[in-house]
Amino acid sequence: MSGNNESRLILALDVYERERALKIAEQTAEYLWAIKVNWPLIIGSGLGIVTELKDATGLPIIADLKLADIPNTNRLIASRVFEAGADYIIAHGFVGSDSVRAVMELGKTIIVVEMSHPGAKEFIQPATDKLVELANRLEPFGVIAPATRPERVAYIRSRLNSEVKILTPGVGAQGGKAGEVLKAGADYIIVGRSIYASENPRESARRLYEETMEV
Ligand code: O7M
Repeated sequence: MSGNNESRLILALDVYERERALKIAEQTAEYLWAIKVNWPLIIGSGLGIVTELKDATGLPIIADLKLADIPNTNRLIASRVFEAGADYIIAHGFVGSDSVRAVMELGKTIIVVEMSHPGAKEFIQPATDKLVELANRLEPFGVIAPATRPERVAYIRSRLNSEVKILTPGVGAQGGKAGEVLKAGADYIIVGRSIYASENPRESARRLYEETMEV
């Protein structure tokens, strides 16, 4: 089953088990733009799951490692993950431009400029303006911003270069609403539990997809 280029829906596939991951990916692929793989799945199933998901769905794979290390270590990690077939890697910007550049030199990169949980207000939100400036200077594929705070997405959109995409986690389980955050300026929504932990992941993905198409 191949994916959907028009879709603005990214599945956060935060399960441990390889078989469950592959099954959910195949059931939902038709409605997705990409699949995001985070530490739970890599720890549970190994890095090879990246290639397996690509082969099974034909979708782009986003490796959400939230890299936050010195340039050399970021480079060591990112090179293996891109080699495994990841199309995008997510990196933290707060460690500085040299660390982010080390990832960008190897492949398409997404920078975290604000997060969706309540604790994001403590340290990350006060640094958002600077992180957006960093993104404007480096021009990565995209940035991560919180679907739980559509007004912040609108603010970030107003300051960010128009070619840089905004990807927003926090729809569903964390309280964000797809329609609101897309209207605020998000290009993509990232959804995990509302799809993979639902009784019928395919139907949940279809409903979210329809919602994004209405905006
Ligand atoms: O829909 P959920 O809440 O089950 O999952 C959301 C996913 O997005 C999950 O993989 C989180 O790790 C991720 N995420 C956030 O929830 N908030 C953030 O601020 C950032 C991310 C993320 O994807 O960062 C790149």
